[in-house]
Amino acid sequence: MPKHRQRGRFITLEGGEGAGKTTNMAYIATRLRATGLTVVETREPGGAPLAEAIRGLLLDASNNSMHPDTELLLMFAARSQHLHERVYPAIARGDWVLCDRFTDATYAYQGGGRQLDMQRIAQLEAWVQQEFQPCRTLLFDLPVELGLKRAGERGALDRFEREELAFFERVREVYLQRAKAFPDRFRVLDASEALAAVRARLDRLIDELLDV
Ligand code: T5A
Repeated sequence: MPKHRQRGRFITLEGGEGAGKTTNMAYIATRLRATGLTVVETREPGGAPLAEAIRGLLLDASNNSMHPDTELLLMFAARSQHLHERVYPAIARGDWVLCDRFTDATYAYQGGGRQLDMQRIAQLEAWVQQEFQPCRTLLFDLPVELGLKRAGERGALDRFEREELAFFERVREVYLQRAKAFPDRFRVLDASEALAAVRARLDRLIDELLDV
């Protein structure tokens, strides 16, 4: 049996607003399924009914009095439910799980954007997921203005998309710092390129995943 069929994997897609994660997740899933793998596509916050309800609270632009600590705790509450209900069982079955955002987003948005204490995030990470980490993280990196322009063209802005430019610059900075800090896990893509070029790079990264 090919090595990649032997065990489940957890692969996360990260990046700022409008970076192309959602657009490209379906593409990655199609390519993986073509090799015979069972692939689960999911997202955070959300991915399970209770976690999706928490997502509703987090993204609702009318919740404008939410304290940053509340936001952080809700992110991890949603994550706990998602992991136990959806991710861990899928990996135990040997499925490959593709997740649109995970804990790197918490470091980037709550740590970078909201400037919460990174140590506190690390404590919650250790509590909620123990040693569990993605085996690969694809970071879709692009200039903030371009991402916001792409995201804005889709319609009404959610609670995060209403933040100021400096918030998203800090988000991008933390993502890039984490990619440097964890080079074995991260692969960075230039998401400002045309979709065809992004997918050519993705093809190489998918081949690399299937080879391991
Ligand atoms: N959050 C999340 C936290 O604060 N902490 C956390 O711990 C977690 C997990 C989630 C929000 O929650 C925050 C971060 C987020 O603000 P969301 O709606 O899931 O909200 O937000 P995003 O993941 O940012 O979703 P977006 O849809 O904004 O971004 P995507 O998925 O990266 O972008 P996508 O694929 O929808 O593309 C946007 C547009 O650009 C086009 C697409 O067709 C689409 O129209 N596009 C391209 N156009 C030209 N060239 C390319 N290469 C293109 N790629 C995509």
